[in-house]
Amino acid sequence: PKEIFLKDYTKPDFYFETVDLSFSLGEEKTIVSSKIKVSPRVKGSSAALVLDGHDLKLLSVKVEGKLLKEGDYQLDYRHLTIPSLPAEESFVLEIDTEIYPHKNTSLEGLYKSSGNFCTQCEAEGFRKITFYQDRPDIMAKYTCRVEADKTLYPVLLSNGNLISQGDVEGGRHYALWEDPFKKPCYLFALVAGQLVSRDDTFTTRSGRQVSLKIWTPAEDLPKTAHAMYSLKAAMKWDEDVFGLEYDLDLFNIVAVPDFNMGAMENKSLNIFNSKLVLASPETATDADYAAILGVIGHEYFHNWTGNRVTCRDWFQLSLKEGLTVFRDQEFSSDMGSRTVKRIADVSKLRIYQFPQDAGPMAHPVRPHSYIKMDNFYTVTVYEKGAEVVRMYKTLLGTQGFRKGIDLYFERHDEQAVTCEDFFAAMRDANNADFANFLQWYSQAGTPVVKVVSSYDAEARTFSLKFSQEIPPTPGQPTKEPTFIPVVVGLLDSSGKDITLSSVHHDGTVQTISSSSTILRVTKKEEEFVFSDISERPVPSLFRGFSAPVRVETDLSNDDLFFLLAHDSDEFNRWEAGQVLARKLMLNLVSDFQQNKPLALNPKFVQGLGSVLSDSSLDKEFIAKAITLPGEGEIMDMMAVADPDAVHAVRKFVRKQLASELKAELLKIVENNRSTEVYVFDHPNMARRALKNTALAYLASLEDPAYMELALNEYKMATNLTDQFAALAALSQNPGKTRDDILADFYNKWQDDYLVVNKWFLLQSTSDIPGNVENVKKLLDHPAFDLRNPNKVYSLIGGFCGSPVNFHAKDGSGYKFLGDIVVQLDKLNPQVASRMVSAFSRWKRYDETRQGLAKAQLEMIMSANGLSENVFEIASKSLA
Ligand code: HT7
Ligand code: ZN
Repeated sequence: PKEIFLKDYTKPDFYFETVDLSFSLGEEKTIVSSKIKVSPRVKGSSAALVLDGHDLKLLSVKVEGKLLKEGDYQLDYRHLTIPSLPAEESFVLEIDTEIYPHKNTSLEGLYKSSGNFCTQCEAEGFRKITFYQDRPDIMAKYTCRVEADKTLYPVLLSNGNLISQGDVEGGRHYALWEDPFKKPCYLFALVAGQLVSRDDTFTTRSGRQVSLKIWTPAEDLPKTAHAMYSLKAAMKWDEDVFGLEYDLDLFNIVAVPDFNMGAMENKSLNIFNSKLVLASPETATDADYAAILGVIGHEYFHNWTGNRVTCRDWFQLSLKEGLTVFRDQEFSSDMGSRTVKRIADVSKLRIYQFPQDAGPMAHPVRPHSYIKMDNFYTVTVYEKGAEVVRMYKTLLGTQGFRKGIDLYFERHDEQAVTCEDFFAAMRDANNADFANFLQWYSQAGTPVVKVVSSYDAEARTFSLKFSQEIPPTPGQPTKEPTFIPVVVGLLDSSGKDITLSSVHHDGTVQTISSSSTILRVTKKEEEFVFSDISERPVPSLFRGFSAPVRVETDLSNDDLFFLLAHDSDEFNRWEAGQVLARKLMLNLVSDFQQNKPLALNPKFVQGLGSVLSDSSLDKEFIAKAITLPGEGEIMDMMAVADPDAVHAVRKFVRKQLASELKAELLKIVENNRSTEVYVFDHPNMARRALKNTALAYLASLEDPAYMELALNEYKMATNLTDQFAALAALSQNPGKTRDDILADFYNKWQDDYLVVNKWFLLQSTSDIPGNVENVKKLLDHPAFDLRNPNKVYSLIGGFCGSPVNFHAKDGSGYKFLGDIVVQLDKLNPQVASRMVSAFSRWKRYDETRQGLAKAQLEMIMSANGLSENVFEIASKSLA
């Protein structure tokens, strides 16, 4: 396989001005005709036109109406090359191809899902539809004619506006669509099938009426109300916060059950994984409702950040994804609780992105190279990319950031641009000095920032000394310092913020008069000294997680308990609890490994106990604050990860907390039951989150009284959030109750594939010993299907996310995954390569586990016909 490098980027030799596509959809084959107006970038150039194509049968090629003979072009593995072209002026190129959507299990290009036709072109799926310059800097205006059997496919959709439709002989019909905006081919979309729509309208702030349609099979239509609510909320929010108005008169969303990712922002025809559209109180949890809100927002926001302004090349992916994730995070914050959303986003970064940044697949927010672009739709590009965007906002403030965004659109509307262009817009709109900020785009690895504090009572000064170190990553043995914004506040002994007056740094004095300030750390080592500080303060550092770094401080446990109790920055209150929990759990892991008896620090119990009973706090915040760091986070801190010890310790701490706080936990369950109809709003979600977290703690005690309590909650539940939480609480403990309740749940929900996926996930992630055998059995369950990505993510992905069983010392978990990856790769390489990623950190474990995991990676590498997707992940993991 060939590696592609950012440094090799060159402009295309030919541009495409207009593209007229015509699809004749059929059961056995589909004929795709394209007519493209091509113009050379340099008039008179002798360059050949090289088109990408994959799994296509070429029927004919014409240039200016003249049919080319076989010798007039070359057709090789994945390219069609036309050497002699009328390069003085623009010319018309016509290509007919034949494709086989019903055989397409890769779910990229044109494929069938539940009998309907749909497309997925990002990143490089358009080349599976027709020969094309499949790269995002080719932006053209499209029309698309879709023709199909009228009974089987009554609905025919594509991008833009519907121009005409009508019947065609042989029981067929057609629709002609025209998109007035230039777009790259990855935003092309087509849907044909038996679908019905929920219809609504949105009036833009300039008074245009936009027709909104959400398409699903008829039986799912009642479950689209929340998606429609989310879409309208997103449209309004983007106008209010960014002044961005929707630019067409129609916005379609189609829900399909077979989809590799969450959703796709095709121009005016978003295609969604149905789990991110369909929801009802009985069949979706609060987490599903929140995810739908966020993803509907995300795809809608792409209309400006991604579609109107797109990426020059795929290395710039974070230009649109980091920015759009940032925008969807802000949207969800404004619709719910800002602190809770920030905690959730930071947790996601720590649990998934930090490990990626420390492993063999570590790459910068803007990668330098790839073999298969699909492998770079990563938490680094998305979530770390969003943190990079957030740092601009932290540095510039809300208004300055908005000025930067406005300038970005003023400069680049309908262009394909780079991360530097975004940076330049932010800088120029604000006359800002961003020092070495661009390093965030080019260096992989999570910076480690050490902070040492000292108080001088005589001088009344408080000093913070920072040092930063970015660990080596593949291909980047040494790193330069980067620009780290540190938002800081200082607490006095009563727990109040001190009003800061001035800070000395590098020979300059900055006057401040607020309770927190931003320190601009740009060097390897740097000191900041606050003056006029009358007592030793407790510093609250990196408020709101102001930079995506690992922080090591000299704060004592007492300081951390103090911050947990008093910090005015709620995020840092949560953070203090997490730091304490991580330290404490790590010490217990060491005790466990030395066979010492385990004992929980009573101050920790007390600290969490007071959070638990603080009625002034948001209930969801409390739920987050009493949730322990995940096993992965603790393993991440160890020289050699020990899944068994970490699992045992986390279980011990949970049980101990449950036992010490059971009276308070029980009160919480009793006082927070759902009494009325399901409402999706923050107070109700927060109440359910707290009640269900408390219930899970109590059920972990395995006390029959609490099992009875959970069983009762299960039976009485009036919505899936409560019912599923009770099921999860009960299924922590192996035995007959667990088996019966799981069977009961399946019987109840067997006809709803999205709920059944949750049932798979609950079982696959279970820590009950030897769970691999249960998961293997579930592979043969009639509801399981290896061709459906959601089912694979639930059953196989879920299993790999459960450390004790996946990393079972006998290698059974590794063998299970190895065999599946080889099988899956033949059907869907994108999904297979996501699964193989579970092996990527094999070197973090002990020798026995290393040997077993490596053997599986080698077995995968030797498989016949291995995809480039899996090859890239497996080979980089082994390197
Ligand atoms: N921009 C979309 C990316 C996407 C994708 C990428 C590779 C393979 C399949 C895919 N489906 C969707 C999703 C988004 O970030 O909005
Ligand atoms: Zn996106």
